[in-house]
Amino acid sequence: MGNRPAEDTAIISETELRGIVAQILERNGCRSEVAEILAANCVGAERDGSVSHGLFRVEGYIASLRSGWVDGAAVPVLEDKAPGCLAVDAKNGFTQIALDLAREEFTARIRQNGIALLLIRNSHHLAALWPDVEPFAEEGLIALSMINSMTCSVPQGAKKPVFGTNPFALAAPAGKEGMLVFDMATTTTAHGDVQVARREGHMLPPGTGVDRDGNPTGDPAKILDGGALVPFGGHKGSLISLMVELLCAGLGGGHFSWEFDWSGHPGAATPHTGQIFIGIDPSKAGGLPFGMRAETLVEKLREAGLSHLPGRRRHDLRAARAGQVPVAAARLAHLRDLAEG
Ligand code: NDP
Ligand code: PYC
Repeated sequence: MGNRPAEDTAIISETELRGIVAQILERNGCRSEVAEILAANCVGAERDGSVSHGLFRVEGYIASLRSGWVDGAAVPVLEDKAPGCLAVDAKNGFTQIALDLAREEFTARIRQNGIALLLIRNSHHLAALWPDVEPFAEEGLIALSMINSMTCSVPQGAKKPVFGTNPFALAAPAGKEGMLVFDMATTTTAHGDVQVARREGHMLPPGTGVDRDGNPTGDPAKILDGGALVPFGGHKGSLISLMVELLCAGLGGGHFSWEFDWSGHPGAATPHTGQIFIGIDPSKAGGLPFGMRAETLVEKLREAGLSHLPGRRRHDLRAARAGQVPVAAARLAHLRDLAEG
C-alpha cells in the first residue's frame, strides 16, 4: 500500500459529488429520491474515510441495477406489527429507502415505549451501517442495528462458508463526548476491504481468511477466488454472526445469507437480505442521565490510556474536511463520464 505511486487527487465539494453519484444512479434506474438517499450515503462514507463502502461501491450499485437484481424504483411498504414493532417490506429495493420511510414512526414508537424494534426485509444493502444508526444518537436515542450479507464466512468448526460478513453497529449519545458509534463486520474484516486490498495489491494479516482448500491465508486473491473469510475471535465472533443471521433472517423475514441466488444477474453486488434495528430511549430508563454515565465511561477509558474512541476518527475527519472530499482525479473523471453517459 505504502509503495503505490501517489495519484493525482482532486478536491470536490460533497454537494457536487452527491449530485454526480445521484445522476449515475438515476441513469441506471433509481427514482430520484432513491438516488439522492444512496448518493448521500455513499459520499458520506467516502468523506468519513470509510473507503470500502464509499465511491468504491458505485460500480456494484450499477451492476445490481442494470442486471435487474435490485429495483431502484421500488416503493417500500410500512407495516404496523405491534406498539413496539414496525416492519418494512422493501419490495426488492434498497434498505436505506425502507429505513427512511420508517424513521419518523420508528422514532415515535421508541419514545412512546422506551424501546422499539424495526424489521426490514426483501431489501438490499451495500453500505456501511454507521450512517443508519448515527441519526438516532443525534436525537438522544440509542440504536443497535444488524444486517446479514452474502455467504462468504466459514463458521468456526465448519468446513464451508455459511454466514455473511454480518456487521452490527451501535450508536449512543455520550453527553459532552458527543456520541459513541461502532460498526463492525463479524468477520476478521469486511469483504469490501478484501476487495480493496486486492485492488491495491497488499496482503492482509495471516489468517484473515482461508484459501479454496481451507488453509489459512492473508492473500486477498486467495480469499476472493474460491476461498472465504472467517469470523473474528474464533467461536465467539462466529456465534455473534449466528445471532445476526437468526435475527435478520429468522426474526426479520429476510433471506439467510445463503438463501438468495444472484448467479443470473452478472456483477450483482447487493446482498438481498434483511436488517433489524433496536431503538432505546435512555430517558425512559430512570437512574442517572445516560449521557453522564457514558461520559464517566469515556473518562475511565482515557485514564486507562485508550485514545481511539469508536466513531471519533470519522467525525474528526468529517470536521477537518469541512464538506470537501478528496478523490483520485482519474476516479472522479470516470464518475463524471458515468454520470453524463
Ligand atoms: P473495522 O474493523 O475497520 O472497524 C470496526 C469498528 O472498530 C469501527 O467502529 C471502528 O471505529 C472501530 N475501531 C477500529 N480500530 C479501533 C481501535 N484501535 N480501537 C477502538 N475501536 C476501533 O471495520 P470492519 O472491517 O469490521 O467493517 C467495515 C465496514 O464494512 C463497516 O462500516 C460495516 O458496516 C461494513 N460492512 C457492511 C456490510 C453490509 O452488509 N452492508 C457487511 C460487512 C461490513 P472507527 O469509526 O473509529 O474507525
Ligand atoms: O464489505 O462485507 C462487506 C459487504 C457486504 C455487503 C456490503 N458490504
